[in-house]
Amino acid sequence: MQRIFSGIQPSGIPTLGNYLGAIRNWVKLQDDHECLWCVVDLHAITVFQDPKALQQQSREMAAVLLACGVDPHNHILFLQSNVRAHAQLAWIFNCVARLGWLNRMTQFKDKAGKDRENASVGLYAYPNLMAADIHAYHATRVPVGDDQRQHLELANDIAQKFNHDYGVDFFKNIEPVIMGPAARVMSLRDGTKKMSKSDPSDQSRINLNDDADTIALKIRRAKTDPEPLPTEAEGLAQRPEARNLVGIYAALTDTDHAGVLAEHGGKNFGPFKSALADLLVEKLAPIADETRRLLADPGAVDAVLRNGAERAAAIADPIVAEAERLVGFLRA
Ligand code: AQP
Repeated sequence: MQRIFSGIQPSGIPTLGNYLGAIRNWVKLQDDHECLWCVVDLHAITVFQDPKALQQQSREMAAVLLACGVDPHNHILFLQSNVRAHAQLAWIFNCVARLGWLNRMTQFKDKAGKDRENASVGLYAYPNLMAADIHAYHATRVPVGDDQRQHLELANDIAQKFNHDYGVDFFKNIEPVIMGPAARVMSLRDGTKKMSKSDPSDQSRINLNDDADTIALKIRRAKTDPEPLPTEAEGLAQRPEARNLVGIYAALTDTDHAGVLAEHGGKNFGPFKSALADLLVEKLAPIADETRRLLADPGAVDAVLRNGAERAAAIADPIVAEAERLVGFLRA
């Protein structure tokens, strides 16, 4: 069975983008893979997080994942900072990766924006830590949103250079698993920008704990254009907001753009938005309810995470110890 690793940052309440681009796929992959699901708090602090809020968000993220169907018994769910191997291997990879490689990462450019000089070194080195997350487990498949493709290519470059420099065949090649028509869910306020949990505007996203009224209001207010929906998928090409809403509908009903337009093409946005809001409420309300139920017993959520961290460390520690030996660290 192939081993899968994937992570999600506890940098806020998970969004519909995280759900459709990642979490929902994680649950499907559990059927035929050995999975490690990680709440990546080391990644989250690459941008300042209030310490109290971070603790709470980490637990909430774990609860949402459990509510979505992540299975912590047959697979492993844990917090990144609770397994030291991630940071240990990341340091080695900081010394393998080249500045030129990191300079090409578009996510850093997007996140650092114009104020690049003021971004943390951690934000810049983020892809090296992500490579360590995966290689510390010899995982070979990584389900991610479309936006993470470039980071996975870098993780492979790091593995190849490590293997080449130390004359070994130790770290494995990894492949992205990108699934479904809504691989990239866009902001409800700007169809050219990714939906993000840390976007300053709450109206830009659907949070997985939004109630029915909030979901309906956000969809009603979602930016669109004055034209009715096209009847053919090609008609979405220059219409990012329409394309985004159709993509969300398609993902929620397991169809594609053409399938949605066969039903809703030619209609105005009013009725389409109301059908989309109903669909979202139907799919997301049970997740919000179950999350609330789990968070009523925070100790139980923490126990799941502790158990996960022990089992994760049992896999990663020997792999990272071997990487340290290959590098030449003396175990004195
Ligand atoms: N809008 C999105 N559409 C599809 N997939 C998405 N993912 C995130 N946003 C979208 C996928 O969710 C997984 C976890 O992401 P993350 O939390 O580790 O980091 P992120 O990609 O930076 O997500 P956010 O929501 O934008 O977080 P912030 O605002 O903190 O930066 C990944 O697989 C990602 O592709």
